[in-house]
Amino acid sequence: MTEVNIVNIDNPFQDQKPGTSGLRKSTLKFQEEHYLEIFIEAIFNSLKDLRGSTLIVGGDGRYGNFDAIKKIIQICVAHKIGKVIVPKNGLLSTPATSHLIRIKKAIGGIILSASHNPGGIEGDFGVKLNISNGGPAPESITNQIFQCSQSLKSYKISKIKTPELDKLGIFTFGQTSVEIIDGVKDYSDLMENIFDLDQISDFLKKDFSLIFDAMNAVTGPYATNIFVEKMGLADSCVMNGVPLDDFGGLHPDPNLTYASKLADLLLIQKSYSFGAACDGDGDRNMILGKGCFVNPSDSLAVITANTNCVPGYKDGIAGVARSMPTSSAVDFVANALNIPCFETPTGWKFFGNLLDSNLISICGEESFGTGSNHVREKDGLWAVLYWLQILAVKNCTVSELIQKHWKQYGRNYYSRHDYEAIPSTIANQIFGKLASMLEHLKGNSFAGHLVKVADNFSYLDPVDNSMSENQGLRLVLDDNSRVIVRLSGTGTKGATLRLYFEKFFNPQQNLSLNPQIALKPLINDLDALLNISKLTQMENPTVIT
Ligand code: VG1
Ligand code: CO
Repeated sequence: MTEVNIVNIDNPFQDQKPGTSGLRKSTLKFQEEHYLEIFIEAIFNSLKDLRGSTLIVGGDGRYGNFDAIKKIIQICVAHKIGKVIVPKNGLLSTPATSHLIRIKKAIGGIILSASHNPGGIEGDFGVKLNISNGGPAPESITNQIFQCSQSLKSYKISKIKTPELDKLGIFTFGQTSVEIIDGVKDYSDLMENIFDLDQISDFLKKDFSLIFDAMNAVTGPYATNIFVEKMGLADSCVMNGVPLDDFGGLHPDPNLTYASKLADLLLIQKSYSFGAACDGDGDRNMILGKGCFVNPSDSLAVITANTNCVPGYKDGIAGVARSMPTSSAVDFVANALNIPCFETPTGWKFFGNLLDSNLISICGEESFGTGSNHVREKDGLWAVLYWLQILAVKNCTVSELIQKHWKQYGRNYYSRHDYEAIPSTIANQIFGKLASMLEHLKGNSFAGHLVKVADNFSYLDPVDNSMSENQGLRLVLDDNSRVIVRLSGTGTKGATLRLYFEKFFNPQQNLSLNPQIALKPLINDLDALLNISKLTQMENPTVIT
């Protein structure tokens, strides 16, 4: 018999609701006594049929990953979970977790990651719950977990000596078996099924140099397996390929600001034909060509327009979806392909029902997230391989592909401005001001156009009819330009204000402007309306994409 301890807690969990994707807090917060345990207990109390089921537990290798996995195994044993599947060294990317949940028919998975937030003792930690379809838990479940966490008075734990995670093996504790598996293999096999890796490899070896930046986070072992071991490229094509618990001090967010070294190699030095990076937990991607940055919204459109190049999608796709702030570039492609295009709130969990019902096959977000029905998460390496496959089939450069795309469909100039970690009062003041002005703005002029729509976006899920409100303030102008304002749900310090700008140019117009120039009237008028630079005392946003 394994002994079950009931640990009583004095203070129930006093924390706010999990945000856009799970619970994300400072590493130090997660080190507080009982903090992680209570949240896990709340998760377990909210899952039906837990006893005897299979659960996947892994993380992105950040500080605290190992200890958290060990504690979760102890809680699993106390809850008589049938099987806990843990990757070797605790390393499992978010898309790989999603895939494992599906092939192992697990009840769900716990992903220990704060995704693209920095790690280490001074960084952040997080817990994401994915459910049996492999996707992030929907709001109905996260709300339940939150309520439960507020009233818990105790949690159950078995203080067994947990196995080391450095070797494969199966261990039994009471009614629970703990299986330590290779966290790379199943995912890498899946990629081999979707893509023609030989074709990509031949193309790259001819004269098309690749550099992949794993940002010292979880994708290193996956990229090395696929690019080096499977495709036979040189080791040096993977940079920052060894996962470190503080990501080597990097902020593992693949954008032009935080992946600046890679950006420099491609955009300034022009040393490679293709560059890509993924975030901490491997679900985001940034695509770069020689002298060319691919906006994630454009990437989604290009991926959708070229399904015929990729073996896994040769039979066509059912439909596509994008989050509301993502540019409408993909809408033009969907229209040409005569397939439906859905607009969802920010966060991957909103794609789950559409994918499960086969209403869509491909989806994406402006925040460097693209994916498909192969798993139920956005998938960084999948997107990288997808791009490489298109380029291999078309035998062209990134810049040629994107130029050709715009010539056919027109260009949706797009930019996101992030004001990170500003005081919450300021962020709320800016957001509140726009919210209170929506009615007044309608029918009035903004950036030289009439405001057609001014609202707070809400979404009615077409599958389960659930309603999600307050998903972002948006202005749509009479030329379909859009300005969107949101508060981030993933930051951990102060508040992060996100501004999104979009303006469409048809193929006859100038398609080679700098987006900041093309969008200037929208950017300036929003600042004039809301006084953002003055209130934040920031001349420029923290990150411009
Ligand atoms: C951000 C992005 C959103 C994404 C989320 C989780 O959320 O905008 O598109 O789904 O991060 O990404 P927010 O609320 O901060 O804008 V992942 O890579 O971090 O888990
Ligand atoms: Co992520």
